[in-house]
Amino acid sequence: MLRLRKAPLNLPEKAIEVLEQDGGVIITGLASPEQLQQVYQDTRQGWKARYNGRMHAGLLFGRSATAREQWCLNPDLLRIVNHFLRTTNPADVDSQSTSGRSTDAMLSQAASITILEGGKAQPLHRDDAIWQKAHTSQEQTGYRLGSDLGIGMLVAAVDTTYANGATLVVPGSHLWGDARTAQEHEVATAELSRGEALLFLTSTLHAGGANTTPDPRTMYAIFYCRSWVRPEANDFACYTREEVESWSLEAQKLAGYVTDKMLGICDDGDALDALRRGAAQRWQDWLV
Ligand SMILES: O=C(O)CCC(=O)C(=O)O
Repeated sequence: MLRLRKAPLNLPEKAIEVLEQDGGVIITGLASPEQLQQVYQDTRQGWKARYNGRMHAGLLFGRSATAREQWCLNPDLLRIVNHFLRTTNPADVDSQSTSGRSTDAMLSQAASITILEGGKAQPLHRDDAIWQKAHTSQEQTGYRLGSDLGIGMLVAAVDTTYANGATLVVPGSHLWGDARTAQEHEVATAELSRGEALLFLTSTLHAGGANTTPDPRTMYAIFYCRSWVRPEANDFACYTREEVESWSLEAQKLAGYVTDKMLGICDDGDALDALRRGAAQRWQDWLV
C-alpha cells in the first residue's frame, strides 16, 4: 500500500520539504488526547446535515476554543501554512501601491467530518476547485512556490484506516496539469493514529475513503486560504459580537474580523468594529 511520509510539527522545515515534494504530509505532535477529548465534547452537539453517509458539521472555529486557539493558531503549523500561502508584494506592485505589504493566510473553513458505516468514498478531487483554479503541469519545473491558494488539514479524532475511510491522497499530484488523472497504484492511504493530522496543498488530489466498518470515522477539517481568495465558508453570518470578542486577537485576525484595514474591511473599518457598533448606531453614523 502506498503511504504518505510523516513529519513532526516541531520541525516545520521538514514538513515544508515533504509538502513541496509530495503535496501532502502526515503531521505528528499537533493534537493531545486531552485536546481531542475536549474538541469532541465541543462538537458532539453539532452534527446536522447528512449526505452519502458523510456528516458535516461546520463552525468548528466557534464551537471549540481548543480547536481554534490551540490547533488553528499553532505557531509551527502557521509557519508551514504561511510558507505556502503568505502573499508579499511583487516589486512592480510595490512601486505602484503600499510598499512592502505582506498578508498571511486566513481561515477558509473549519468543520467536523464523520463518515458513517457504509459511507461511500468521495471522488478524487482538488479543494482549489472551489476557486475554479486551473492547473498547468509543474512536473518539469518542480513545485512553484506561490502557486497554491490553500492548504487543508485533517486531524484524526480516531485512528483512520483504509477500512474506515482514511483519506486517500495522490502524492505528487500537486504538480500535475488538469489533464492527468490518477491511476490506482498512485493513490496512497493516509492512515493516521488518533491525534495525527494530514496536511495537504489544495492542488493535491485526495478524497475521503469508504467506511466499511461499523464505527464512525471522524476528522476535524481546518482549511486555510490566501488572504485574497474568498474563504470557502461564509461564517460571518453565524457569530455574534460576544462570541467573536471571546476569541484571541490572533483568532479574530485569522477569521477575518480584524484586518490590516485594506482587505476585508466592513464599512471602512473591521467587521468586529461593525459588530460592536450594532445595527442602531450603524445607520446613525451617516448623519452629519
Ligand atoms: O473526509 C476526508 O477524508 C476528506 C474530506 C474532503 O476531501 C472534502 O470534504 O472535500
